[in-house]
This record gives sequence, structure tokens and C-alpha cells, in this order.
Amino acid sequence: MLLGLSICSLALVTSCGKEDEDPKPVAEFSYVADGLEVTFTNESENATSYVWDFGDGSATSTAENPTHTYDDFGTFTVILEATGPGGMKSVEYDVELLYEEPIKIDTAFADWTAVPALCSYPDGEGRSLLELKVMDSPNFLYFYVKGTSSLGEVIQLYIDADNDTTTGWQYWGWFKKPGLEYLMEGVMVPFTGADAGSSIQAATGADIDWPWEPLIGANAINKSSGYVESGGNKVVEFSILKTMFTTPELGNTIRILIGNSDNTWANIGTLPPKETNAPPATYTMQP
Ligand SMILES: [Ca+2]
Ligand SMILES: [Ca+2]
Repeated sequence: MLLGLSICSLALVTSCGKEDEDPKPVAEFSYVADGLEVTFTNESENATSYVWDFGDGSATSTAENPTHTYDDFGTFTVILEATGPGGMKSVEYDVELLYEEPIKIDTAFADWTAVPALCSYPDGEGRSLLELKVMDSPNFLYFYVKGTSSLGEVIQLYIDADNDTTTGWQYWGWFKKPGLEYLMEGVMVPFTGADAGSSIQAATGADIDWPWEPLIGANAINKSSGYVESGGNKVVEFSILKTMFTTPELGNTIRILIGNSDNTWANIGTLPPKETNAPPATYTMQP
């Protein structure tokens, strides 16, 4: 009996000693997110193997410093289990992947650099209008318009929302390709009179000179930079909520014509240019 107790004590001491030799692991990590791709940096101590749960239902990883690409934005609880001779420890953090709008309406235009021009006539065939760029996100349509120094106060966007020339406005216009469902008229330099503001109008289908009916009053433009002088030109960026377009909703491919008017509402520019008889510019939504 006495011998048995003695052995037990000895075992206890041995166990304590072993714990000193193999300290418990510390689980720790940091991460850097680039869009949906997250690079994890393992900062664990006293560990030799790892299991990562990325919190999105995907397979776990045993890599020391994994990179994981998520399917969507959101908040994910990431759990790291670090195992060493001294045991296993785990740590968890919420990884937040926030959606960033691709374009910021802020009077700086570097965010448009990688966006190809949808319609560009740098030699002046479009008169006051030189270039149009379009971008979209799940929430917004973004527009970049470059004009000459004579760019007028009003920008008009004619939009074929369903990419179908047989629906929408079929009447005469400076463009030769009809089928336009919407007209956005935006006053980029606010008038002091009753014309100030912007609106989205829908084609009524009537075969008359001006078959547009306002859908809403002001604030069709969600946000605008206003005109910015740049290299002898005037540039503006603005955004419109996609939910402004209801019947029909915006399809995956839309067609766009753009006009420019001065403060007497006389047309002084078009893209594509009137004279070229080119079809409207075609824009396909981002995947
Ligand atoms: Ca910008
Ligand atoms: Ca149409």
C-alpha cells in the first residue's frame, strides 16, 4: 500500500516536470483582407500543427499561414486551433469583409483610370462632350463625363434599360436608334431658378415630341462631384441608385446616349456624336 502511494507521487512529480518542458501553446493570428481574399498570419507559439476554420462552411485548412478567398462579403468567425507537445489552444476572431464601392464621388478621378471609356471622341466630334465612362456596383451606376471647357450645365442620359430597341421611346431624336426607356436630366452646376436639380423620366410610349414623364423629382443623382477643371477640360463624376429604374429594371446590358445642354437648354453636345449616326454605347454590368 505504501509502495503504491509512493509510485503515484513519483508519477505526479514526473508529470509536473514534463509540463515544464512542454509549455502550453498560445494560439494567435492576424489577417489582411484584400477584397474577398484574406491572408492569415499565424502568430501562435509553442505549436507545431494548426487547424483553421474560416467560418464560412468551407473545408478546414492545416496550413500554417493560409490564404482564403470568401464567396461573399460579411462577417466570419475564424477559429484557429494550435497544437503542440504541451496541448491544444484555440483562438477566434470575427473577420469583417466590408464591401467597398468601386468609385468614390469625391472630385478625384484616379478611381476611373482603369475603367475603359465607353465612348470617346477626343477630337471634338461630340462638340462639348469628349468622353463617357460607366461603372456599376450592386447599388449604383457611376458616370464619368469629360467635356471641353464649354461643357454646359445640363447632362442628359438616355438609357435603353432592357437592351431592346422595340421597347421604349420610338420617336424622332438626334440619335437614330430608338428604344430608350429612361431620360436622366441632371443639372451639374445648380441653376438658381426653377430648373435646379435632377430627375429621371420614363418614356410614356406616346408618339410625341417630348414623351417623358418624371418618375421622381429632385435627387435622381445620388451624389455628384460637380464640374472639376482638369487640363483645360471640365470633368464630372456622379452616381445614380439602380433602384431609381423600376419599369423596366436595368438589365445586364444597357445602352446609353448622352447629351449636353447650356443654361438655355439648347443642345451643345452629344455622345455618340450626332453626325456619326453611331449606335448608343453599350454597357454590361459588372459580374
Ligand atoms: Ca472619384
Ligand atoms: Ca428598350
